Amino acid sequence: MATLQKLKDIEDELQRTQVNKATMGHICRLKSRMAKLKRELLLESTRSGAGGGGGGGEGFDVSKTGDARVGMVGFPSVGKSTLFSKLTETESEVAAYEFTTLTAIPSNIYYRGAKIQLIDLPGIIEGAKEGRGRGRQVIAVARSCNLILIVLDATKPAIHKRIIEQELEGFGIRLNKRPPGIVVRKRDKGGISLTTQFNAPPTHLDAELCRAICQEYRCPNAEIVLKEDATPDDLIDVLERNRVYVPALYVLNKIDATTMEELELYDRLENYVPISGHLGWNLDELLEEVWRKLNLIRVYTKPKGEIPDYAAPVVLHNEPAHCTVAALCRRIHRTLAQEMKYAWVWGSSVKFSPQKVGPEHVLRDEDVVQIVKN
Ligand SMILES: Nc1nc2c(ncn2[C@@H]2O[C@H](COP(=O)(O)OP(=O)(O)OP(=O)(O)O)[C@@H](O)[C@H]2O)c(=O)[nH]1
Ligand SMILES: [Mg+2]
Repeated sequence: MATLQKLKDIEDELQRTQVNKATMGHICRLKSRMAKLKRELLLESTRSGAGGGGGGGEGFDVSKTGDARVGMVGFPSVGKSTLFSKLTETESEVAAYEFTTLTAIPSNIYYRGAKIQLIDLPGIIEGAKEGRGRGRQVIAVARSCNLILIVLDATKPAIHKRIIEQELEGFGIRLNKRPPGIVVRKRDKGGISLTTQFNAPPTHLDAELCRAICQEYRCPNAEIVLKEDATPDDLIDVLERNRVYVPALYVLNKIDATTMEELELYDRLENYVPISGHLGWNLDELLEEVWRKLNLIRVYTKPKGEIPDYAAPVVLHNEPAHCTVAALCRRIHRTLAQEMKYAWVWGSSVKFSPQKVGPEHVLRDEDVVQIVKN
């Protein structure tokens, strides 16, 4: 409780402090202290097993299967289990009362040849990250997901969206954000130096503010390089180090129970998918958006002289390090990457089809690959 009180005191002080050039150093120090207290709070709740019931420790025990993991997070009774039962072969209990789902329920969606694990989770409420309800465990699962579906009830106030976001953010999850373009190189002496790698003066950070923040992290000597116009919060995220960057979709459910006027309010928002889980409205678009956000590619392998097996793609994450020919080999067989001499590739990643490529070649969606061994 002492930590909670300290956190509250700092939050109050932040609210009272006017934001201007003279107070920025102070504000940055307060923000760094808040980030540290939040980290302590999480550690405390992990140790005491708070978060109620079942297991304590690190979230629910669900093993990762398939090509990607998608978790559903939202207030109680927004319709998560209804949607889950529609999208998978597994039934998750649905009821009109709150907190129907009490644990994490995994199942699979088969989409475009990929096996996507979908996890139904208990509802969370404000204060989840401090251990209310099963919130802390739910958020721990959310941290391990490749995509978070934030399920909202179109008939309930829009403030729920903000509360869920705050709970996830308080647990170190950054939604729809890339890691900040900041490099911090600690050194033995020389104080704090700041350099930029973009063509304009930084507008949010200067050497003085960086010094104030770094002091809070007992890092008096460091070379800080900004690759973008980053904020003090970004620098704190980098120094905290335990942040996860997860894409999210806002799934606006129960649109059958709301008016067109109310729906139009959401239309301009990014990453929104309006649906009715109960009536099965717009689930095709939802799956399409899930696929887009997961950013996966399908690669078909082709044994020599045969046609590729289009029904069983190898699914890879579309990031340069994870979708090379070498990464494909590692997915197929433990020793294949060493045994490979070269590969033939047909598809959009090559100029000519087929083209001979090496292990570092980066593949694209729907490429066909034939691996030639030594
Ligand atoms: N009108 C309407 N009602 C829905 C829809 N989806 C779910 N419901 C109703 O909302 C209530 C709650 O549904 P659940 O699927 O149990 O909600 P949940 O989010 O899993 O709830 P918890 O497990 O308690 O967190 C039930 O009475 C459902 O029938 C929908 O698309 N439209
Ligand atoms: Mg449920």
